[in-house]
Amino acid sequence: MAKKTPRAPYVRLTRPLVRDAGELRPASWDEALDRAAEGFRRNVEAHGPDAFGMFSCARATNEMNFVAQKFTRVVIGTNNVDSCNRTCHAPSVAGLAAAFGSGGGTSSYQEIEDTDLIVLWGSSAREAHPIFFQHVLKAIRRGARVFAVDPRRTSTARWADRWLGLNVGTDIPLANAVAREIIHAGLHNTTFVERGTSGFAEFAASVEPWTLEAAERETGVPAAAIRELAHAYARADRAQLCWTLGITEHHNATDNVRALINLALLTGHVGCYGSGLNPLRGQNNVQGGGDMGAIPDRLAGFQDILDPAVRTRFAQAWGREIQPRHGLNLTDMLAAMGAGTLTAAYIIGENPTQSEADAEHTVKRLGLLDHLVVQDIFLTRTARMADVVLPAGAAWCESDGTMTNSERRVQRVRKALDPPGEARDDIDILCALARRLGHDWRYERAEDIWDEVRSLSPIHAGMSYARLEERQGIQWPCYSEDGEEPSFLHSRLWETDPEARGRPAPFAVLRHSPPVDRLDQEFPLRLTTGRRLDSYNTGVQSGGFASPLRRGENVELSPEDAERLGVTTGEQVRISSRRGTVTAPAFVDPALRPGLVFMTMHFPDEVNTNSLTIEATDPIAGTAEYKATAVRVEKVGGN
Ligand SMILES: Nc1nc2c(c(=O)[nH]1)N[C@H]1C(S)=C(S)[C@@H](COP(=O)(O)OP(=O)(O)OC[C@H]3O[C@@H](n4cnc5c(=O)[nH]c(N)nc54)[C@H](O)[C@@H]3O)O[C@H]1N2
Ligand SMILES: Nc1nc2c(c(=O)[nH]1)N[C@H]1C(S)=C(S)[C@@H](COP(=O)(O)OP(=O)(O)OC[C@H]3O[C@@H](n4cnc5c(=O)[nH]c(N)nc54)[C@H](O)[C@@H]3O)O[C@H]1N2
Ligand SMILES: [Mo]
Repeated sequence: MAKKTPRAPYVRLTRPLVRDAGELRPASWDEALDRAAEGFRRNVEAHGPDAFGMFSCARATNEMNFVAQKFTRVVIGTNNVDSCNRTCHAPSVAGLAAAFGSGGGTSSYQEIEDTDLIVLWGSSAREAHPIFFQHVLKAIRRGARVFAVDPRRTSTARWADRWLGLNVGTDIPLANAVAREIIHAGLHNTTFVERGTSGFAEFAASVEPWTLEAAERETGVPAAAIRELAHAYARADRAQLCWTLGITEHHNATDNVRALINLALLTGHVGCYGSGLNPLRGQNNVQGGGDMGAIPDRLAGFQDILDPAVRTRFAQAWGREIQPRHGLNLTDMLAAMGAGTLTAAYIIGENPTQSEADAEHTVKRLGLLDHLVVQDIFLTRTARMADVVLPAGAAWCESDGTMTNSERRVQRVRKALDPPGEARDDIDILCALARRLGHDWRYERAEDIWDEVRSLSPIHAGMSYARLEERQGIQWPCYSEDGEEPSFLHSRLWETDPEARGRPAPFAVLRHSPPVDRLDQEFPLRLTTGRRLDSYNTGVQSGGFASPLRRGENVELSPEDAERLGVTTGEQVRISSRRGTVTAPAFVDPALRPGLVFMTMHFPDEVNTNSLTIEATDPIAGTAEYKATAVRVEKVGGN
């Protein structure tokens, strides 16, 4: 195997840093906070509050995310706040909200165990959601069947009864063919379709072209396998449809999500115990960050920022008007940096220089900022670009608060350790900056912040810390301290009384739109990117180095392509896209079908996969097409 030069793992940040004459140097907290606050003040005075952007941390607590969005809206006066939800499940939230009015996954983990059929669609749950996967394993032990829909035969797919290995970016043809087969076989749930949905006739007409054969040609999945999935899903008493980034990291991701929602609407596999639609969320608290309003279009509790009554309630509590318009999302903020209209950024616990698609373009945009403050636990590549670096505590073990998981369950986390050196809790830092900018914020305890959340967000109102403790976590919605929370959402759609049912869930008519980065003679292979069990995101927290157990970055190839290129595992290959070129050892993997290449995003200091990816984004959610890049792979001569 070719030798790598592994870098050492990152060392925790223990002191603030400020930039002087082009270099970062240690500074006192007073100096660093003064510099950070002064830069924000200068930019807001010169260009207005919308010249500011906040990237909030999906690893930190609900309380921290609530304070970060309040800082953005009250101290600065803009709605430009977002998090890495934009890079993964923003399309799931947008799709679910369009269908049902709220963006959460609909089921509880217990219902995953109690179901009859689980479809894992574009989800490598065995590697990326190992805790959730334990519930899947329990379901399997109880006799549930599992279908995996993934271009690669993943370790998840190896646990499944059936693997549907589709071509990248063909999920809509596949889902539409499943829908057509269900309708033609008369297996759709007419009671639910009539009661709980709208737009069936138009939808049914729209899937007509997607015969099993047409879908086989487009997706590469045999007609018989599509038919089997359709019949199994429609006939199951209870069925769970779970998806992740194979669905959402595409230029038409919200449509992809709607394609899956259509299947649940057709069969009535939503709104009842044991059936549901579940985006498995990525970061430990990315669900909670959005729920707290650390997104540009919603206030805490998923309340619409365009609703005047909602804004008035928050303005009264906070003493400042909320802007009556959506702020910029993460993707828009980066574009605004490029255009020179966003000039000051406060990045808390995000590493966009390595996680954003077309990363070198992102680096250029960040370089145009007048003022960049990065608050992290490590000196990342992003932090190394900052004017001020603020060392934070690690939320998962060095602070108190709550976090919210994919089943919408809010749970307590407790401080077990002090942050190292002079590092301080994220919330303390935000409050110290707020005080320098004229707001006398002093939160003694995380619980005080949580009680403020409860007073403003009806779906969290009944979750006191005492109750969270007693119940070992509570799922939202939880409107009062004496109510019973449902474990699943949208049972109203089954009501016989139309009043009680409310707005029916609309079917979506969807068009197939292949990946933006087209394959041609120069770039004939399809690169898709994702995760491995042993590493975490941009590798900052899991260490960049390889070990006998962690092989570092590879260009994973099918045996057929490897043979054609004349490479074997461990030999260096050069992989190029229309945006960049990197070099890494090949890894030949029979889990890949010919034409498909796989890389992770875990080792960007050695191999920055995102210098290859394309910035084509979903117009509704702003999520980039990380899952579909056109590439060329060549053997590096002479080794
Ligand atoms: N060990 C580990 N766990 C993690 C993380 C980590 O870095 N490491 N990161 C966390 C985060 S932030 C997130 S968002 C989640 C992500 O969790 P997942 O979404 O499960 O992880 P990925 O590997 O990015 O992508 C899932 C699958 O999508 C498939 N795929 C690619 N293109 C397509 C397509 O066109 N259609 C379909 N149907 N499938 C396709 C890929 O082959 C891959 O197996 O994981 C979380 N958990
Ligand atoms: N090619 C490709 N690229 C991708 C993806 C893909 O599938 N393929 N997936 C995308 C997805 S889903 C995601 S979520 C993004 C992830 O992208 P990022 O969120 O930018 O990457 P992370 O490596 O998770 O960075 C997390 C940062 O938070 C810091 N941190 C951790 N805990 C705390 C804390 O308590 N406080 C503070 N202040 N900081 C903390 C860590 O040190 C680290 O620097 O990457 C995206 N990029
Ligand atoms: Mo994510």
